[in-house]
Amino acid sequence: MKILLIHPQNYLQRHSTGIYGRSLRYAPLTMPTLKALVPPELGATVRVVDEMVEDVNFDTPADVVGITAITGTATRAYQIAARFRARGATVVLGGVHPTLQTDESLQHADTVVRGYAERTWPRLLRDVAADRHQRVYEDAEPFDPAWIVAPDRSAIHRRDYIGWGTVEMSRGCSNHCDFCISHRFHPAYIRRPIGDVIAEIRSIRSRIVFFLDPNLIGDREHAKAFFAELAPLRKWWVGCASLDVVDDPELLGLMAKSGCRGLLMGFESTRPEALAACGKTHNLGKTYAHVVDALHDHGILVQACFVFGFDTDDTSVFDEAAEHIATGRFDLPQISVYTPFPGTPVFDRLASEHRILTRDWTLYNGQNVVFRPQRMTPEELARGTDRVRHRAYSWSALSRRLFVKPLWVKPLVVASYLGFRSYQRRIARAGAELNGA
Ligand code: B12
Ligand code: SF4
Repeated sequence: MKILLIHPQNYLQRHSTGIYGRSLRYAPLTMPTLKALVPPELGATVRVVDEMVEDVNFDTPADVVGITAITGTATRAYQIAARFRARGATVVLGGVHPTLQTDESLQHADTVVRGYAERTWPRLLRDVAADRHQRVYEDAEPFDPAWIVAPDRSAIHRRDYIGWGTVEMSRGCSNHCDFCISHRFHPAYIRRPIGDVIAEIRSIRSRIVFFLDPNLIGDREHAKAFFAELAPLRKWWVGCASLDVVDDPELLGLMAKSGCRGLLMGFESTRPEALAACGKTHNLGKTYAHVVDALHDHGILVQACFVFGFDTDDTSVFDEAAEHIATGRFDLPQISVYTPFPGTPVFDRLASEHRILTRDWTLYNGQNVVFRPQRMTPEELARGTDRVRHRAYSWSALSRRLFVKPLWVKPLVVASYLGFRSYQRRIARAGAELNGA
């Protein structure tokens, strides 16, 4: 059996002209995981094509083509599916988007795998071999975290990713922010057995490890136990965590001792009413400057995500937030447009209010206005977000960030500033190309 696994691109992640250069990329583990799950007795050959860094060769011989899709890559996934189905391959779609939009995905594939595939993918492949595969596969049993296998990292294109040492410690999140798909897609907060994760990390030759977990501190006690085991490995690592990490000094201390050098964190808004309305209650009552200082005191850099377009946002939010972001000590601000992903209650609400402007999933990548905001026009939201992005990466914002402590951080701040400045220019260029296309 010849199996071809394809990770499709979104126009922003296209390898030649996308916005992410090597220095901003970290490797997904979807296809390396699926490769590791192929049952050995099938004697299959498995090829992985990562369209974020290489082209798909549509002449590749394949009996089964597995394609992953998040919302932003779903349209491209369907195009690829059509080409391989026309050549007689059995096409399987899986991932976040096919799980949350199964009926739509079934129109483009022979089979859709819903949710985690640790047991369904091997079963599906055995069924294909016996010519009895079904239209939909979904594991009915409660998920056992021990089913997660070590991905086959030979499938990662190391030269194309600065972050090729990626790993999962957990899946899902225990919070319920209304715009996030975590609590819709993941059955619960999944804690992997600590020994399994440590063994995987030991096998990664890179000094730096990138955690893909939506929220590493979804279970604080589990996280503490994990960080204590991780510390002796003397790795450096980056990952995502919610702001309430600063509420627990013991957790923060263990995190820093275990090698944490950077956290991506959802600050989302400077306005409490926006945070309350979207369910980001763990951010409420926090002074962002204190959060950043606490992390800097532990030698941890902060990539701070801000989102614009909440129903409570009016046009005055932009200058207010731009000032906050430019004068705050966030090392790497990330500015996005509120995006109602299909499958979330927010998408259903906005659809029922006739406020979804487009179902062109290609635009659902956090950089386009795809819905009608409550208190401004779509154009005002797009222009205002752009303005904040420019201010966040202005020279004066950089000069303020240079006062950051500790000293070893300064070269990193400058490098990341320059990287994100170019990323910002590429967003504009990619948008212009899309409009001209
Ligand atoms: C790596 C990553 C990226 C990469 C690559 C994304 C991509 N897939 O194209 C980059 C950096 C480019 C990226 C960017 C963004 N991302 Co991202 N990213 C991730 C991340 C951290 C890891 C993915 C991963 O490797 N997971 C580990 C693997 C093992 O899990 P998995 O992919 O779910 O696969 C399992 C099952 O789903 C299933 N499965 C999946 N695919 C398939 C296919 C087949 C054939 C089968 C059988 C099974 C199967 O089997 C696997 C084993 O069980 C996830 C969060 C996460 N932890 O999953 C977010 C995530 C995918 N990203 C997300 C978002 C929101 C974004 C951004 C919009 C963020 C932003 N504001 O800029 C952008 C836009 C991306 C775009 N293309 O439009 C959301 C997706 C939301 C959605 N509905 O689309 C996620 C889920 C995070 C979240 N909780 O919100 N991202
Ligand atoms: S804290 Fe982050 S990962 Fe968790 S639900 Fe909110 S946005 Fe999603």
